[in-house]
Amino acid sequence: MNMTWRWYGEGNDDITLDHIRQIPGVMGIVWSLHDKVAGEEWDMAKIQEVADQITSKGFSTAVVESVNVHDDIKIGLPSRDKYIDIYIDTIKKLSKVGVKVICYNFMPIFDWTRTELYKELPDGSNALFYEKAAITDNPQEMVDRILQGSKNFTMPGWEPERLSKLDELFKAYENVTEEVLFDNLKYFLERIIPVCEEYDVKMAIHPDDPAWPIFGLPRIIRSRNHIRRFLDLVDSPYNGLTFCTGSLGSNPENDLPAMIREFHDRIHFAHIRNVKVFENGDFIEVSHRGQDGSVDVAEVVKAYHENGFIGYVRPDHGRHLWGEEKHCRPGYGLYDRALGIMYLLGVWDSLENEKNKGGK
Ligand code: DNO
Repeated sequence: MNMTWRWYGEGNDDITLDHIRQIPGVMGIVWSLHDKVAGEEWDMAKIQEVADQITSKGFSTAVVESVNVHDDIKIGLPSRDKYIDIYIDTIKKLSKVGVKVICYNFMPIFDWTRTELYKELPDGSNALFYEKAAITDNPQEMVDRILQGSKNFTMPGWEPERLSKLDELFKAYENVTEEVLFDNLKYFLERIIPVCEEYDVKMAIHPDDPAWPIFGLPRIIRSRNHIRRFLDLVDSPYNGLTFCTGSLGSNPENDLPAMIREFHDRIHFAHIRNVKVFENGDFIEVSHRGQDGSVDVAEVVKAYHENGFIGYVRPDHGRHLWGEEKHCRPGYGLYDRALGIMYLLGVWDSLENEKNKGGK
């Protein structure tokens, strides 16, 4: 298990690399060029600049989250080839600064979706919340609510310029069914995976969050069967997963430890977090500790440990603690993610100790 931390970059995150150095066990920074919109070229000088900042503090640059996929690729428009060429160019450039894994998603229009960013929990902290009944037929309402709550930060997948053309976007996706989306993903993968093999960069698709279709848009990375189908689209180790327990865990039918046991050799990046799912299907993000939510996080870590997992891991969203919601990015505060790391490493270390004593 190679512990990492998602950092949004200088001037774009209230957490600094010096803060992160003080969290035990963090070896790498999960980074990106966050000012790039999907389909835009990434310049080498800027890539090198951020990579240098990261390595100068002793961290690895191995994981980029995300290089976003242009809508034309997901929709399957003729212009997709141009955007795939740009994507390939970015893969090649990133390989030059030691990138080994690229996390991306193939969700139409929206990335992660919530209805509230600061829902209060019984302990007085607050966290991202999804209320099924608040998802109306009007996606604009949800977009407005999320953008208003995001302070001055632009959030990946929630670029105001792109979402200002919501009607147009929905129209463009009109004929994109689950089948069509799978075909378009296959087309994309068939072009990029040979390059990834040559440049030794593994692709790790992020599951849909939440794990069901929203606003009539298809979502195809959300269950064991969907993931099996995805992995078969291009059967190469370079076509892999970001296994996010929070996203997949929003649907209690997903048996996460069993899925990890099945897919472990194609999981290149693990996002570990907990969600509490209510009976009506609403869910809220909670601490990483298993007892606090619906995801048995210790069992998740055990499933990775059993399989000798050597991939990258990061704690994922946490609650906003001790007033930090005034300045932190929604879901990406310092404290709960640092506590999460200690929980994950605590479970991992105790399993290692057992193993070294000759136990299982
Ligand atoms: C949410 C993240 C996602 C993820 C993208 C990958 O906080 O896990 O936004 O970065 O889906 O492209």
